[in-house]
Amino acid sequence: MTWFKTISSVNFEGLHSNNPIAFKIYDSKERIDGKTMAEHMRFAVAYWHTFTMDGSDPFGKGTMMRPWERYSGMDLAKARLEAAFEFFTKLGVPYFCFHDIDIAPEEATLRETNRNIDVIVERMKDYMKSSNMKLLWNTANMFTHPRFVHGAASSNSADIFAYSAAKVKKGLEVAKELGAENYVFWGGREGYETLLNTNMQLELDNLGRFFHMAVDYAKEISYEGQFLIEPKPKEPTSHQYDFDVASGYAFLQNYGLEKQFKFNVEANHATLAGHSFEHELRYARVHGMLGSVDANQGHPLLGWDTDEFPTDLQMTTLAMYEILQNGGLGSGGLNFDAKVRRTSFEPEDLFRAHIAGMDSFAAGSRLHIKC
Ligand SMILES: [Mn+2]
Repeated sequence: MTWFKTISSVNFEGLHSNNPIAFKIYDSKERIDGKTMAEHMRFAVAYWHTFTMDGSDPFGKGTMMRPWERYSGMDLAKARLEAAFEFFTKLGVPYFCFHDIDIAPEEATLRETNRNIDVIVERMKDYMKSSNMKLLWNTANMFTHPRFVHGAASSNSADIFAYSAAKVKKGLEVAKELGAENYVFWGGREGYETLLNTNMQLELDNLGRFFHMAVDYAKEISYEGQFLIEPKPKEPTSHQYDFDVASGYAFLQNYGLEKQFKFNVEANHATLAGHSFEHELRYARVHGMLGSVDANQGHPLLGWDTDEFPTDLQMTTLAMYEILQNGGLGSGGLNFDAKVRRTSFEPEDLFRAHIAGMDSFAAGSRLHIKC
């Protein structure tokens, strides 16, 4: 089935084009400093914001018009997968990213959920082969289900710690199966609301143990992707343990994990921490810890994680400066952890938003290199 009927493919047309479904600056084949723009940027589409989420917010229901949502269960997962690969191919990005439950519905038991994941992963492999798409990273969602109310690796329940470990075990197997270039840990609910009911020492030790188990299991199954931690200072908990790159780096050193991990730096998480995006990129870079980027931006007047598509050219210029000074992102890339606004509910808006983000980073790299 064709899900985006009005769009054939997105091409580079240059600054004078009036076509909203065309790149004005991003020319995947243009060579800069010996590398093509595609090789510099390594763009990725986020499965969750683009194909799974419905635009609901604390004040109202979802607004997104997503034709695949007329299905449910595994039929929905399969339709989404088909729509996703049509989108990736038409947009012309090389990578995508997902959480486990973005791609397949969660069931009552982990065994059943994993069975769903296996069915989708098998199909995904075929789509990846025929489209040449690659998986930048996958991760485990350990924050949506109520079982994670007290966190996952830092939960006060041994059962939940074990359940979470089993989810990551499966995630690493999927990463190996699909050739994921990185595996990401975002703390989700790894943090606390009040010290009055929190054993911080135990929770940090458990987090450290959890990461060591993941490293050991990756070795056991010969998965060689790069491990990444994505810092975020607050939201959903008041205090998240992976506050920013500096505190995350101290944590990794304290638990002897600094050789096994790098950071996935998100722009909006940087600003939530009271830093600029470029500060976080620089801090990671000078410590040899810059692994990948979640390319988005916050709203300057709002204090939460709005995950907007990046269109601030000053920010993208300073970010690309850090990335180019780093000699690129290695196995990382620029993943659009960004969502269209509730008012941009038509499927075509997904293209417009990604084009704006890709052109903005292309402008950032070009300004830096030409100056
Ligand atoms: Mn965010």
